[in-house]
Amino acid sequence: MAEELNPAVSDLAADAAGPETETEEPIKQRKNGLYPGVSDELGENMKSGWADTELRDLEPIAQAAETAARRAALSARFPGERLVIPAGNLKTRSNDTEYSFRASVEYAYLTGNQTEDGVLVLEPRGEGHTATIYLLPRSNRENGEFWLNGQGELWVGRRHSLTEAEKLYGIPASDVRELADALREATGPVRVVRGYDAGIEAALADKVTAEHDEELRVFLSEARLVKDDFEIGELQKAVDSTVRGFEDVVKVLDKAEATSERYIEGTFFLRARVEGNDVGYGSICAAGPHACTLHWVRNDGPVRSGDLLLLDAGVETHTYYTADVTRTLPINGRYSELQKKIYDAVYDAQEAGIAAVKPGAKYRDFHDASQRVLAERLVEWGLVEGPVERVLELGLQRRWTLHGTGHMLGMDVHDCAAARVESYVDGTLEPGMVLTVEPGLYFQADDLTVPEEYRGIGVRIEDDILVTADGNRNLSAGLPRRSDEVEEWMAALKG
Ligand SMILES: [Mn+2]
Repeated sequence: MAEELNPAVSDLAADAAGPETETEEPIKQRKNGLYPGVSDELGENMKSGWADTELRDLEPIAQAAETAARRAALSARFPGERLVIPAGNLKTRSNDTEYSFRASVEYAYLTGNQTEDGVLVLEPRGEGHTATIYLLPRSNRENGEFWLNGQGELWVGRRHSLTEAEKLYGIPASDVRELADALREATGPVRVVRGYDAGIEAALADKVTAEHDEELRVFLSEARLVKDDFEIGELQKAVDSTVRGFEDVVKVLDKAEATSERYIEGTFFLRARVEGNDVGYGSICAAGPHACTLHWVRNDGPVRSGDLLLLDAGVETHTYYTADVTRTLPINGRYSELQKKIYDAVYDAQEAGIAAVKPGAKYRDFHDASQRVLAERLVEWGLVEGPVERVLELGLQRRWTLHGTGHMLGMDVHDCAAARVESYVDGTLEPGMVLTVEPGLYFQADDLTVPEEYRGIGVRIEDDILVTADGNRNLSAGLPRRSDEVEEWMAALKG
């Protein structure tokens, strides 16, 4: 299987072996001495003289107990069935370069591992299942794959041995190159998480159904609705790094004014890469009227004193948990009177939304609470004809509020997206759920229905809220929200 996984393998092997190399056949099928451009002497020489680097005192990863509990819950839901959860494969960006790899959420959630081409298999055994993690093992030095194959460790770096992986993840590990054949031959009911590994899916093609596979995906999405203590700790870490990233941005606003929104994106990204794994989603660094474009990620516009900056960004931790925070900041440090009026309305809407987040509340409550405040203000400002009840009933406020007021947050920024409506949008909040509360008002630059001075102003305030036993906790309280506090905070950072 390994040969099929990476189309760049043969190109890289060609680089190693010289331009004359014929590279169509997989390395492992070649005999020694058959590599054009590699002398027998060099081939022999490369086989030996390498130290034993096996890591013998590895401790399990921090979340080993949690991942085991998650696998146990999955096992209990699908007794007697083989369950296949792939990490996914590298994706080509162009020619022989790939996008940086991110394992599937389902795989990472159940194993804590993040390796490309990995596959978790739960094999029915007695009352439950036995788990095996299938991985590419360390490179063989004897057959040349170590240096002649593009997935060889010489090119991509040392991998964990299967024994090391077993110690780290608490799951027996096996060679993934043998998995597709084994799955092809296996009998009995089986389900696979689709969309990540075409090779594994092909091996299972005549054994699975879309409907059964979807049930597996839905279960793994709903399982993530309530976060365990490890996950809440990671989300707090993600938020804390994000707070520092926002501080970084405020400190360099003058440099952004001299260049573009890209300076803001790059500044935040530096914090994300140094403290975490990456940004959890493309940072929205929207100055001036770009704030009204909800997914503004081009970030190539000017940053001008007197305008607002809507910054929606989140650091993702090494374990893939992401923050999702928005602040709308006056670029020169002071909100204008109109900017403040709009900002304070959004703030009040967010306050009402956050107050509605508590165990037992309907998921929709916080959205409704925020929308009501925004509708009230829009009526008050004369932008839409009241009464407020009529506006809400007809949804007239949505011309300017545009989006839902929040979503679940976790390993995906829009987490648990495959959950059923009855367990998410029509569901009830429980302790351990983490969601964003993010109302906004957006007056498009070309919106002729609002006074000219409103046009091009967009405001969103977004925080990450944990449902607790008796209410909620704002994980992103480290960033000020109230307009006067934002101004003070900015003044202090700019010195
Ligand atoms: Mn969000």
